[in-house]
Amino acid sequence: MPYRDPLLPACHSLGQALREAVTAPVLLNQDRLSEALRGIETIHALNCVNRVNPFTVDTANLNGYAARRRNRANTMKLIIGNKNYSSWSLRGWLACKQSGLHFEEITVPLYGEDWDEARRTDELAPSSGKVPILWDGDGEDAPVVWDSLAIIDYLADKVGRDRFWPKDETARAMARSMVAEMHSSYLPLRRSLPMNIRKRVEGVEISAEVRADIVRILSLWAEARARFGKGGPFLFGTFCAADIIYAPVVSRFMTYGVPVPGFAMTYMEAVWTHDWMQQWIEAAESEGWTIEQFEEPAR
Ligand SMILES: N[C@@H](CCC(=O)N[C@@H](CS)C(=O)NCC(=O)O)C(=O)O
Repeated sequence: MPYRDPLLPACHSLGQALREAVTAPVLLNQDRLSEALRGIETIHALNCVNRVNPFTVDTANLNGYAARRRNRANTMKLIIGNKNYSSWSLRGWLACKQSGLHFEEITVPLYGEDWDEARRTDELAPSSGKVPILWDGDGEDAPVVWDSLAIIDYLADKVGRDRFWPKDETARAMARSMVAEMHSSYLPLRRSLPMNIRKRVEGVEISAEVRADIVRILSLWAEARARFGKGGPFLFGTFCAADIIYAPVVSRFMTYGVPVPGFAMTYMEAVWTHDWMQQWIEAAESEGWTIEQFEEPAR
């Protein structure tokens, strides 16, 4: 698996070593750091970037994480979690579909018996055991990218921005903001109504915080549809990164029976019946795994 050592021999100063520690804590190897530090007699306060103590860095995920050769075909590989529950995986997977590139998908059942072991394998080490994670090829220097938003950005760089984002600058500004907001916000909604494609709830109880998230999302959808949605049934007309990132919200609203206005239901149906979404839903329905904590009644 390609792996670029964060502490290259060229790492001469303590400041640089610590900067590496700050930017790549999970990848940090303590022996390498000690080696890099050897011979440095004076530690200048200014070099102590962020006052990080490198020797408290958790190296649990270093297991076998050296560069190694693999004998698989040189294709893009997306590692995802259970299709029924993993909302971030759905986003990464839709992004791969949207790229039009061929990719192989590998499902790792989250929180199952083997999860602790699986999350420490080389394949999941770069993301520190989170999915989705995308490996682009097999060479020693093949790129690896994790976090759904980074995957969208990476693929858009690869195949062209217009496949993922509206062409119009004003529309794109809004799409980017909506995507960033989804990625960084709505914790009450995410916690109370975890994605569960198979679930069907009627009259879900919604707290004030969750209601505020729902209202905010609906108002963003309404604005996007009204201002930029004339070219098709999706937020900005044609299917784009904004629909990818809000697809798990559509799933939540659908399966928890969240009451929404007509325009939102029309949009949600467009997403729900999209071919890729249908493929994902079908696979989720036939998965045999159940995660109890996501099956509890929504609060
Ligand atoms: N911000 C990340 C979130 C990734 C994430 O939290 N994924 C969940 C699955 S939906 C996961 O891997 N959970 C396993 C764990 O945290 O141990 C992204 O956008 O991809």
